[in-house]
Amino acid sequence: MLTRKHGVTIELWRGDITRLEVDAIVNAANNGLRGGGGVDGAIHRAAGPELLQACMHIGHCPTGEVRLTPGFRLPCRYVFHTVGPVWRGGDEGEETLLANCYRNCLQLAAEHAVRSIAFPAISCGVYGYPALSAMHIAWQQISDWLTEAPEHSLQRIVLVAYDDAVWQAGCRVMPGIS
Ligand code: AR6
Repeated sequence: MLTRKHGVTIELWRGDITRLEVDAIVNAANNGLRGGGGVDGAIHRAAGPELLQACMHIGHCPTGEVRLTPGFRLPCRYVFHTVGPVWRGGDEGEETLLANCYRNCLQLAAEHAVRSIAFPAISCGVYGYPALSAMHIAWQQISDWLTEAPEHSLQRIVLVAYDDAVWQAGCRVMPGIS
C-alpha cells in the first residue's frame, strides 16, 4: 500500500523489516543499545554479532535520539538505532519523544544521503504505545518533515507493520493510501 508526498513514496508494508532492501532501517532500541527482544532482537540476529559490538562501542542513546551503525550482514547499509518512549499514560512527554525519534531519523537520513528508509512501529511493542496514536505521530512527522526539509535525498519511506494493530492503525492514518 502506498501514497506519495512531495515526490516521495510512502509505503505501509507488512512483514519483517530485516528483509527489506533499503539504504537504512530503523531499530526500536533501548537506552543502553544492548539488544533485546522484538524488532531489536530480529535486527541483531540478522546483522550478526558485529552489530552488538558496534552498539557497545557507542554505549548509550537518550530517548528520542538516534545513533548510526553499519548494517553488517543485513541488506541495508545503515541501522539507525532510536529509542522510543515507554508509554506511561500520555502525560509524561511521550508524544514529543516519539515525534523526536521520527524527525531525528529523517534528519540523519538526509545527512547520509539515504534514499530509502524503513521504520518499525517505534514503542508499539514492549514499550506499550497505542498503535493508532503512534501511527498518527509517525505520519504527521514524516509529512511535516517532507514539507519543511529544504533539500534531501529521500525517495522512499517504508512504515513497517508487523502486527495487526499497527497495520490497521496505518491504514486508518495514512491518507489516500491505495
Ligand atoms: N520487523 C518489523 N517490526 C517488528 C519486528 C520485525 N522483525 N518484530 C517486531 N516488530 P518492540 P518497542 C514490531 O517491542 O515497543 C526491545 O527489547 C512489533 O510488532 O520491538 O519500541 C528493545 O531492546 C511492534 O509493532 O519495540 C527495547 O528494550 C514494533 O515492532 C524495547 O524492546 C515495536 O515493538 C523497545 O520496545
